[in-house]
Amino acid sequence: MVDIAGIKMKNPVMVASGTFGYGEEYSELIDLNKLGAIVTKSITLNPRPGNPPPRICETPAGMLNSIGLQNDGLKVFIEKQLPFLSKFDVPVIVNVAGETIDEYVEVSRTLSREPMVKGIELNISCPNVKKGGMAFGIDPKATKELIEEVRASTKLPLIAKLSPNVTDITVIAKAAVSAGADALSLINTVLGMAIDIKTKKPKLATVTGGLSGPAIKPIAIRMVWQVAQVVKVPIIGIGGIMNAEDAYEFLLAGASAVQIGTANFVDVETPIKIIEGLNKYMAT
Ligand code: RRO
Repeated sequence: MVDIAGIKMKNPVMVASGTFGYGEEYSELIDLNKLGAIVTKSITLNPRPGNPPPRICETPAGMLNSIGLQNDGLKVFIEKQLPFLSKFDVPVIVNVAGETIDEYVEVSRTLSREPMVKGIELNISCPNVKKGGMAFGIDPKATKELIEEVRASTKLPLIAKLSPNVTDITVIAKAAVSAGADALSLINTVLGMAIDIKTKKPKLATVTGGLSGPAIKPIAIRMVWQVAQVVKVPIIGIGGIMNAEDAYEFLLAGASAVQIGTANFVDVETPIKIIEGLNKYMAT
């Protein structure tokens, strides 16, 4: 049993926001009950269509995305997506995003009334939207202000998801914890860009996007290690984890749990394989 800020999990392996939808498609392919926790795709107060295509492209050791926070909004989440997830014996952590502090507060407060929601992951690190998102996570004052306001609106465990697109992630980590975050998850995607040399055009419609996958693992390991030196709250490590060895590396760097993201697109069984593979390392 793993306990992250009061969220009780069978193992330390979660699926990362935005790579697992709301579980429905994956439920036909893997046993969701085996997962440590499910983190949903980001929820905003109102539905969002997301960015225009193309909004995904492959890169040598990962992928770029610019989805732009596409989701059906809080109402559909509570009426359709959450009831589906309630059928499983796995903690649901809802990733919450917004354009304003008031939006984060309203979504978080409403989710607190749902017994199936076991925690909130505050997305202050989406690199692909013009308003809100990463803007909150690259400035310590904005991080603190947002988390303080959300903290006052909910008793649910709050996990702040940090952006790697900063000079010193420890400054943001400390601001998040001082404002009341119970845990930190890191890292979200690294801002990147790719150009098609045949068309001479950017490969993403929004030009820049978030880089994920094995390419970012050493950056993530470094940041988890740096943050672990300065905060006492649990850290959830994310970034290019493809197998149990990668996951164990994050635990050695100071993480208490991990999230699997891009690897879900390569092999849907990755989280299950990592859960089984980690047992060997945890026993030593
Ligand atoms: O939807 C996205 O474009 C997106 C989000 Br919200 C995020 O947090 N991280 C990311 O890489 N893409």
